[in-house]
Amino acid sequence: MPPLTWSELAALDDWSFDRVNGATNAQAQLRLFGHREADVRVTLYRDHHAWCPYCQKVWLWLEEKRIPYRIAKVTMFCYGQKEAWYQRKVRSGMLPALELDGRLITESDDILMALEEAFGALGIGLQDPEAIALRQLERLLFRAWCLWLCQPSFSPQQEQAHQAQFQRVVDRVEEVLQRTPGAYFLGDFSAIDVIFAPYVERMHASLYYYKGYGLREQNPALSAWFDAMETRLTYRGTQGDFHTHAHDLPPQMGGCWANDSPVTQAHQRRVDHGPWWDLPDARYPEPATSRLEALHRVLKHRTNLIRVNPAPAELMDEALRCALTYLWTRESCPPPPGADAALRYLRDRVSVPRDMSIYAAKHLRTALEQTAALAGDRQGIPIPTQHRRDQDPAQFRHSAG
Ligand SMILES: N[C@@H](CCC(=O)N[C@@H](CS)C(=O)NCC(=O)O)C(=O)O
Repeated sequence: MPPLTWSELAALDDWSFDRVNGATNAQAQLRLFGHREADVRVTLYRDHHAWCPYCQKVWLWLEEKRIPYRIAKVTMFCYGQKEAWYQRKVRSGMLPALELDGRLITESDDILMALEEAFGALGIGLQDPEAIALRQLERLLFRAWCLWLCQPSFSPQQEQAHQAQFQRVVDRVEEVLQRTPGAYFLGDFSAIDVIFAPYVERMHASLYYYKGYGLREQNPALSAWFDAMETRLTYRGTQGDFHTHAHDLPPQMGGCWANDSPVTQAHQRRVDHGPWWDLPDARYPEPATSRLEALHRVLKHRTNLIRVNPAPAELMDEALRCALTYLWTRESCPPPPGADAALRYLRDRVSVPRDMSIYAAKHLRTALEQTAALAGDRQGIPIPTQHRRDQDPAQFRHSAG
């Protein structure tokens, strides 16, 4: 079928969402949870793309406690120029930072401690001996993951040793999770789950992509923990997908090393080229609104999406309408010649949760890929691994939100 026009597409867009008082979302700049704006005592400074795990930790804590707060977004060094106003506030430029009653606090653990003092603990105090032991276990897991993912192995034996070391720590995590009656670390949900979530999510994505290893698939208690986390709208709102993490981690971690197993290669093909539906990055049922969400988010940013695409604007304009026509009607809409690389450039740069939620992104990536395939098999400019300046938010300032 021929592509719908922008006004026909706009007529289909009836997605509305309360960013301020509704469910957790990455686009909000103010969260009130039904409070008045005058009640806001907190500002969270977090990274634009929601790639920083320490920011996610503080973000999730505030959402779980339903503390009214403002969000100010800051650029990370790996994808653009740090804002001068932020460096005047925090000289190192490090994220996250938080203002509580005008007092600036950095370091995510110190931030959580200050929030806990002001608003009460989330299930358990962070200085409780049980919490301290679990926080240490989280750091141990983090270090074992870094060793396996980010250190090149010089022999298959060394690679196996790194994997075994990681698995030993995962086994301890499994034991802790199995000790309690509920699926969470302490049985009931607590700050400990918030502390584990950002890195366990990144471990799941990166080990699948670079090592062919299924963290959730091979560890039943962690799998049940993920399932429990995914029942929470708070967590879902902050959750990234496999594609996003597979490509946001290398510049943040100083490189990720893939092994050459056929399983790893198959995983990489699936994350990069689809089908995205079979990926274990989300297991909760798809929300009924995900296609609408994808359509709405692209329509909102279409001018910039066309402008930053390496293809000529006229070509990308038509190609994008073809992809959205497919997204909505599920009928093939052949794009103009050259659209294959242009659409795949965008497919590779959808970022979750920055742009949309996981299932909305699966729909959009699918529509872009299916439509690109009608034009040919050319890929977009490869995603850089040393930096992500292709994602510089300065390019998108005009339609931020
Ligand atoms: N120990 C710090 C670590 C924070 C951290 O490493 N932040 C990184 C991002 S994940 C950062 O801000 N780096 C500077 C940048 O990327 O711009 C904390 O817990 O807050």
